[in-house]
Amino acid sequence: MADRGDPRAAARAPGRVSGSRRSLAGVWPAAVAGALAAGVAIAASELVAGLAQGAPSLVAAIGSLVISLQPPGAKDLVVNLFGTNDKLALNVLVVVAAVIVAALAGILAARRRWLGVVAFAAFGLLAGAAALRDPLASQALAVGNAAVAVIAGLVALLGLLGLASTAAARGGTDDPEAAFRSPEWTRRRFLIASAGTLGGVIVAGGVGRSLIDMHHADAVVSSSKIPAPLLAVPPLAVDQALAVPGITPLVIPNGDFYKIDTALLAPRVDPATWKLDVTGMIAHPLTFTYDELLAMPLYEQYVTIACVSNKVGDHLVGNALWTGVRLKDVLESAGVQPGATQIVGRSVDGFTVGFPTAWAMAPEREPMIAVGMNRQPLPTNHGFPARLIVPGLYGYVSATKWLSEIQLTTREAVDGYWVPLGWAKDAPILTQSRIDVPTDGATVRSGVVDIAGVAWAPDRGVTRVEVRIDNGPWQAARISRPISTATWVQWTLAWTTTPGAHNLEVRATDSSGDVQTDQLSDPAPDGARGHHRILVMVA
Ligand SMILES: Nc1nc2c(c(=O)[nH]1)N[C@H]1C(S)=C(S)[C@@H](COP(=O)(O)O)O[C@H]1N2
Ligand SMILES: [Mo]
Repeated sequence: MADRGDPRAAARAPGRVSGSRRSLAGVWPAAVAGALAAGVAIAASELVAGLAQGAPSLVAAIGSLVISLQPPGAKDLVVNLFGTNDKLALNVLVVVAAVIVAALAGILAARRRWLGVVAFAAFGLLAGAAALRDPLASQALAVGNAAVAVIAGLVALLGLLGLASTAAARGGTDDPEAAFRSPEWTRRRFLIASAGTLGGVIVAGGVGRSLIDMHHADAVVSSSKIPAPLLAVPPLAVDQALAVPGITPLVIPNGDFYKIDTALLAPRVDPATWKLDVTGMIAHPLTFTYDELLAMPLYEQYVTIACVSNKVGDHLVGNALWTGVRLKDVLESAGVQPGATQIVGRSVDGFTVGFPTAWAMAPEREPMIAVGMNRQPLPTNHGFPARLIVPGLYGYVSATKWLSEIQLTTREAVDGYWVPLGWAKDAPILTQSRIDVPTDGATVRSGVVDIAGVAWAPDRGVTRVEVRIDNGPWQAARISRPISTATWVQWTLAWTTTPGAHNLEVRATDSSGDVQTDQLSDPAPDGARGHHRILVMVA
């Protein structure tokens, strides 16, 4: 065993050493070749998607397919899915799954090359089929990109397997001379080729992804400008906002506004070719181009929208100044038939919402086809070129982004996207309130401390906010003068502290006198209930 460190000894020795190396040489390089080939296929397709307008990302297409395969009732699985992190996780999952399957395919292909060809062709068919489902992608480019991926992957697979099998064959020889001459070198060639491939995958994939992200970035489409509304709202008065450091602003800037949707990549809609159709149970079907929509009398209003997935105390809620066309005006010119009890909003990517016609037509609220957000054209992430904003309803039943169709139908005929997945069909926003300052777990100085936050009950309006400390008596907080019943309010209470740990709790009351319940419920199926409570330390 004195010669253990000598590679020549290892190569020469019969039995265990060379045997284990041989099986190692058989399985691992083949698996590595397969995994790298998957990387090449994916990187090539991401690069094509990044470079060619209308070429779909295969990773995103397969991710969307996975999303669309959610079983009915998978509501717990999908609570808060579609936050940015979950989308990243889904992309990573798709890539990791592809790499693992391809590693196995590599092992099979080491024995029989045609098995590798079959595996990569199957991947190409799956990815191509998934990409063809994307209504925004060019069909030819979807198929073409899948073909590019398969060919690039196979070239890498067969090339690397060729190197790996030379290495294995030479490594397995009993001829000491040949073994001394070759295995280290061929192994090294395989390793160099693998490392080079990996480097290429990282660069090509990285460039492709960055280009894709750039194309779908939350940019305001530069050519579009929204005209000033005929009816502009006055600027907010001084007493409409509270000046407590750290409090959530009354109006959330576009870049900070929460974003929730099922789109793995925000649809990039061309306003020059986009159309909005009004269809179904109406007297006169209507179609609007973007310019036609902008030429109509525009209206603006503050509306607080909220996501049904928002947990008590969380931030999937926001208030913005929306500019748009009155939905009622559009429906009146379309002539809604009496039996049309539901309005369905459909997006360019096939997402749907549904809400009662009666809710939209009620005199006390003004649903709109919004084209502007805080006096900017809608950002891509928030639905450019147009979206629905319906005061008082959770986003998943009302706030269709990238709107393409408004269909009048019956309540029974259509379920919106989330309804078969276990979420309520009727979904008014529940009364909620949140403590923003101090933050949960914070240590505050002794003395008088401002407790502050926001409370919402669109579109009933918040009339009262109360705070209690350590389950003591409820104390009325000061609230900002409401902008409208459709918007949230800020609230604050000056608290004279005592040392130690304290529980802070908030509740709101809406204009009908209903006090926010303290009975906790999950977000599914119709929104989270319960009071926001936090714990703070007074130093
Ligand atoms: N096209 C489309 N519109 C959509 C969604 C979607 O997945 N696709 N999600 C809805 C949900 S669940 C919510 S809460 C709101 C969020 O709007 P925001 O991202 O502008 O905040 O958009 C709604 N509109
Ligand atoms: Mo939502």
